[in-house]
Formats: sequence, C-alpha cells, structure tokens
Amino acid sequence: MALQAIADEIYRHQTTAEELEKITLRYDGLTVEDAYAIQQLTIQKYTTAGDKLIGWKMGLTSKAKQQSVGVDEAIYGHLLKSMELRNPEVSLQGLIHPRVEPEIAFVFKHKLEGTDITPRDVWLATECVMPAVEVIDSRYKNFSFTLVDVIADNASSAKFYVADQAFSPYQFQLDQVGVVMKRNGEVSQTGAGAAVLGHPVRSIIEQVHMLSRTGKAIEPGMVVLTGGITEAIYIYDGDRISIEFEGMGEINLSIH
Ligand code: 0L1
Ligand code: MG
Repeated sequence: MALQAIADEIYRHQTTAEELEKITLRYDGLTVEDAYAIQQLTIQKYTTAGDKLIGWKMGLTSKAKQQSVGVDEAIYGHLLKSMELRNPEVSLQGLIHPRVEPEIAFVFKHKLEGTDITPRDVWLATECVMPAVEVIDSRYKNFSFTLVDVIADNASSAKFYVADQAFSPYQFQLDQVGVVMKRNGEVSQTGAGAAVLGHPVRSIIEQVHMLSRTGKAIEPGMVVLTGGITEAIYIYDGDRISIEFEGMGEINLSIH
C-alpha cells in the first residue's frame, strides 16, 4: 500500500488547512499499524523541513470521546515545536474547524520506556505537571473520521499551550482536580482529571505502552498532553476562553 503517498496527502492538507476526504473511504484494508506508520511518515516531513519532536499527546482518553468514534482504546500523536503557542492566543489562520480542550501536561526529567511501568515509575520520572490547553483540528470534512483516519492525521493535533506555572507532581490529586471552561464568561464545560482514563497517570502509562510497540519512549525534557478533561468546544473569532484548573490557576485564551 502507498503509505508514503497517503502521508504526503495528509501533510499537504495539514499545512494548507484544506479539508480532506477520509482516507478509509479511498483506501481499503488500512490497519491501525498502517495508520501509525502514516503518522510517522507525515511527522518525518515536518522534521526534515526543520521542525522538532518535543513530546507526545494522548487522545480519545475519555469514555465519551471513545464512544463518539465507536472505539474502546486511546490513541497517541506527536507534538512538534511548531505546535506550541508561546502566548495564550490562538490565530485561526491555518486552522480548519478548531476546538479546544483542557488537559494536564506532564514534563519529564527521565526516560520512560517499556511495557511494564507502574505509576511509581511515572512519578519518579516526572519533573512537573502543568495546566494546558490543546487546540485540535481534524483535517477531515465535518470533523468526522474512523480510528484509522484520525491516527493517520496525528490524532487531530494542531496547537497547544502550557500555562506559566509548573507544579510538583505530588501537590495535587490529579484525578480530583476540577476544571471549568467558559466561553465569553458563560460556563461551557466542566470536568475533573478522572475523565482521563481514571487518572492522568494512567494516560502516561498507556502512552509508554503504545510507544514501546515501535521502540519509542518518552525522552527526558519531553512534554506529554494526557488527554481532554472535558469535551472539546469549537472556537470562533473574538472568543475569550477561560479555563480554571482548581488550585492550579487559570488559562485565558484569546481567539482571533
Ligand atoms: O486530543 C484528542 O483527544 C483528539 C483525539 C482525536 C479525536 C478528536 O479529534 O476529537
Ligand atoms: Mg487532546
């Protein structure tokens, strides 16, 4: 199968912000392994052009999201340097139909790899945790896809912002951190860290397991977005999105 040709097509749509027809409608028999291979080939095009891999993201980590795609497993994507916002401002230029979701980010000081890691291993490898927001933007028409489509499209990754303040991983019970997301002053979504596979640390364990299938790892210095704490909401020009992470401060995003 022409995985490189599919990767070339997805890269083109990611970089021109043009909607794409689902690849599974046009190519028969694509597997989840093929989809991760396509994702990897797409990322190579960015890194060849000078971008840099700085971390990983977990997706489909809540029951609600898994049900919406009709699956019972999480997925992962690559985070590139060019995706990280330096300020809490999202420009809609270059995006198709973006949505935002609150997440807890982990930053690592030690490598994590293998299929047998425990929460203890994760805490020992973690430098800090930080509130974050992910901007997802599926390249597929109507934000509609199958598992294979979305994995090939780097799990809908577009942009992310990590708040200024870092916290000790021992300071909070992360599954109990409540989150309130408001659009223009009105509450839009609420949730708690437990929405992320029961506890965000479980998302890191799952991330490492999945990476180990292709000999990859979380490397020192990397950031990992553990998954959406609430449903993602669409963003529009002029929106002000505020996200309060209980005890960890607030992110105020402006959209233009
Ligand atoms: O970060 C995410 O959970 C996104 C995973 C892909 C599904 C989606 O685009 O909603
Ligand atoms: Mg996400």
